[in-house]
Amino acid sequence: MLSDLKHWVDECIALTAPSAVHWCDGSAGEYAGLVETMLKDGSLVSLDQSRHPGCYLHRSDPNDVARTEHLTFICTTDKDDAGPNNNWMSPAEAKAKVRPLFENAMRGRTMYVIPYLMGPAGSPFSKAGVEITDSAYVAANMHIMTRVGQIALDRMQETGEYVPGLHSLGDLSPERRFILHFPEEKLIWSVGSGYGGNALLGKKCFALRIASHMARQQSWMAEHMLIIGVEQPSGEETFIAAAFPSASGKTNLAMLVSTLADQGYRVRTVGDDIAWMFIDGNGQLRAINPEAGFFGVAPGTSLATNPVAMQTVDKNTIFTNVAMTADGNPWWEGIGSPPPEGMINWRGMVWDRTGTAAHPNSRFTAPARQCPSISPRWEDPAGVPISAIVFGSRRSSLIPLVYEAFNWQHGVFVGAGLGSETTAAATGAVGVVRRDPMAMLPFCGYNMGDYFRHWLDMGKRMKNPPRIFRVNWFLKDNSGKFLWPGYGENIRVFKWILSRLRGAGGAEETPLGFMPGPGDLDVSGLTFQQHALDQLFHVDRDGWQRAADGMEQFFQPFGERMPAEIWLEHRAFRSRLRHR
Ligand code: OXD
Ligand code: MN
Repeated sequence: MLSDLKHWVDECIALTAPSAVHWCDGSAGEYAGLVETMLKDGSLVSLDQSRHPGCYLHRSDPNDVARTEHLTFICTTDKDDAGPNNNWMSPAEAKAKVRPLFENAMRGRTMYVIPYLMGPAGSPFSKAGVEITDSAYVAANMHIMTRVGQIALDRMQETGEYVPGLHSLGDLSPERRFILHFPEEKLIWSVGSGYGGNALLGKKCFALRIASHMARQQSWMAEHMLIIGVEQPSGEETFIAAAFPSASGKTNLAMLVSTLADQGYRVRTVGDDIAWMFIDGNGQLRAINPEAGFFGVAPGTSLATNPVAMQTVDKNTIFTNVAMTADGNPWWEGIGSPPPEGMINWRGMVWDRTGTAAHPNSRFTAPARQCPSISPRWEDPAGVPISAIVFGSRRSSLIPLVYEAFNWQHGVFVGAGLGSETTAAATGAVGVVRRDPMAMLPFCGYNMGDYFRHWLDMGKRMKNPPRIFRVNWFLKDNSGKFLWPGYGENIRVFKWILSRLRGAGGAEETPLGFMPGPGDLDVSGLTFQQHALDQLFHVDRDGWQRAADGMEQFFQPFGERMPAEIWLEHRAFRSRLRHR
């Protein structure tokens, strides 16, 4: 296996012609060296080391600040295997088109060869990858986001398997930017971007797009989901996985500080972005977090909204595209303090108060192990047992605060019909509703019709499939104000979910699913007008018929690949809206 790796690396050297090659060992000394190199060449700025030890700021090229979905391709032999949900090129066409962009691309640069493991040490579910990159910034981020070095080489030896990924900054021009996935050979090529999801190949490219393809073949699931443990008064911990589109509060939810802590409800973090889930010998679904760090959205993160994240990013963190105060501290919109004089904006210029000081998709990369709410089980090699799956998204109207699907098949339909308002995490318009099934539209590495089939099949293989819920923290009233306080108060929704899992929680049957009836959701201590509560649980039948039209339009192009069960659920839903 390692000779195979050496062979691939040699090929990449011949193609890209780096001036030096560095094999990463994942050590602290190596990380310090990467930082030093970047401080010297100016690609990293040191922040106030007394206030933020080990923290640095990187400013990306202004054309390279978010995932670029229109330049992201799934390259399968048969176009139908990529499906209408993906951009497609044939593997031969893609390689012919993009190979020239790699030719001599690393001339004058150092090539970093990064063997990395996705998942905890010793877990049978963890998988190895190797990223080749000419970016020291990418190498340093991979140190935080994955487990780099011998641990990965050992895994490759054991399993004879790894996912190779070749990355080059190229010339950073969007005209010459491509993020290519070859699921049939489990290969990734990315050129022309240094931005997180495009360049840290372990994350979206491997752990979601390639892994989702592997998961279907091998009967497991790779999902865009956070994982939390919710402790209840008995002390028992229930693990929940939750899918939300990018920049919709996943990291906040994963680090929720419960306002019902005095009742014994608390949340612990297992992961904030990706869940790999497997069925164990007893038919129980279990999840691991394949990542070792958080690549979180900075704007809106404050001591009020996410104090745990604020503590997590106090040290050993790489900030990207945030603003910097005159005394060298990171700053972003929504940090909870007014912008001081003399601020440097995300582009490195004195901020004249036009536009935002931090980029709306500015990020922090921080080690998970230093997160105060990290679960003692976050690196459990056996994973954690998942009792509920939650689908959420950013919707200012229509979607009630919470409801529960009738059963697994109905829950798959609820996930398949998920729509969300777009955010700054990807380039393109912000705030437009688009269908984003299971929050996986940008990340499913194959035809989504087959993906829904895979979900349905997985449900049949489990003894007690997790119960499925839909939540929406983002409903607004007519004056544009949020109806639900969100953040730490979301624990109230989880309290109801836990009571449903125990068979104790009250609910009413509605055309959408089971919803808390009057008195079923604990809103004690919150000042709520009755009409606000009514709006949080309102079922707008006409609005939902229109949403069902939108789902139909989305499902139609999948043709024969769309499972009959999803259409059946769609018809049943329409009929419930008319009759019940
Ligand atoms: C992310 C994303 O970076 O979803 O996690 O875009
Ligand atoms: Mn994400």
